[in-house]
Amino acid sequence: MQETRARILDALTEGPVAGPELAERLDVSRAAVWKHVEALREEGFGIASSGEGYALVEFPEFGGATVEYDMDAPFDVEFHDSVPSTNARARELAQEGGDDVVVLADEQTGGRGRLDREWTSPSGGIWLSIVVRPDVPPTHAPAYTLAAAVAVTRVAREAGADARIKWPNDVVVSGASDSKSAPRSDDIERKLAGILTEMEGEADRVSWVVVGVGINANVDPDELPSEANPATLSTEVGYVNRRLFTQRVLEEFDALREDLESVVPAWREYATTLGKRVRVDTPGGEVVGEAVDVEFPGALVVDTGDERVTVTAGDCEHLRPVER
Ligand code: BT5
Repeated sequence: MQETRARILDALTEGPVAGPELAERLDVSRAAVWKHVEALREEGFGIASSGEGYALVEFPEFGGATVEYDMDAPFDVEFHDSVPSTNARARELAQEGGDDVVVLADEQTGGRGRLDREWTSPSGGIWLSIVVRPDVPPTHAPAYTLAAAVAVTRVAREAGADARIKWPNDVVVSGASDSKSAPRSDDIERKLAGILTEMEGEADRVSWVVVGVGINANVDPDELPSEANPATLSTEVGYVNRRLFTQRVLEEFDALREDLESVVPAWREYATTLGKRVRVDTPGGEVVGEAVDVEFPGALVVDTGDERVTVTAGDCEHLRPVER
């Protein structure tokens, strides 16, 4: 966020400050103060003016400046009320050389999942894509998917949801929404968030990675595809403050990408897949067995009974345990 604007917000959160005093403190002209205050108001910051001066009375619930302000992570945030796909926009920025940039939207009209599947993204969600340019080989890119899954899971748990991770890229909650009337409800996993990582690189080095994260935050469940068993934060834990939620996800992601070795142990802690019987559809065919581990940078190890197979990509289905 523009530095003078951040300093104005810092000053105004402490209470009313008169324009001339603000100008003096920040060493800018009174006209400049007025211009910055107007710009902040346009971004949705509630700045009241009274005889005592300006005071910050309200943060915008969502937006670029409001997420950037007071966030402990170095990302610039480009916000859109509506955009076809934040990943598509992030790829453009990546190709132009963008680094540590986040594209954030309230609504996507052409959101995409893996394998070009549709990702339904109505207004009220948190749809974001992070552009990073890490100095790692392309084979490490899956670690960023896992890092994003860990980040979202941690923050969803902070908000009170019993979130877990289903390999490789789903953040899920267990149980039917009306668990009293639905027997075996613990078997049902509903998807709260999905992650789509895209990258470009050469043989030994990544050029950029775009980590796309879709979180069903304050979304009306009726607007989501019911056959996909979706979950939303607003129905799990109540309405969430998207500004704070997004900041926390970006902060956690930032800490994890700086310490990639910590990603897999954290992932294991939240995994719902480990210990389960799974069927994984991989590009090389179907693998069925018990999911026994995840290895850096994100491969699933499946014990088929005959051998241990390491799967690096695919769709994973959790199966009922075999009756003994
Ligand atoms: C994913 O794909 O889970 C990755 C989703 C990534 C979305 C983010 S939003 C920000 C960024 N911009 C984009 O355009 N994309 C990223 P996959 O594992 O292939 O799951 C896709 C499947 O999930 C679909 O085929 C549906 O069955 C289901 N689905 C679609 N929308 C959903 C939603 N909002 N909530 C839960 N499930 C959904």
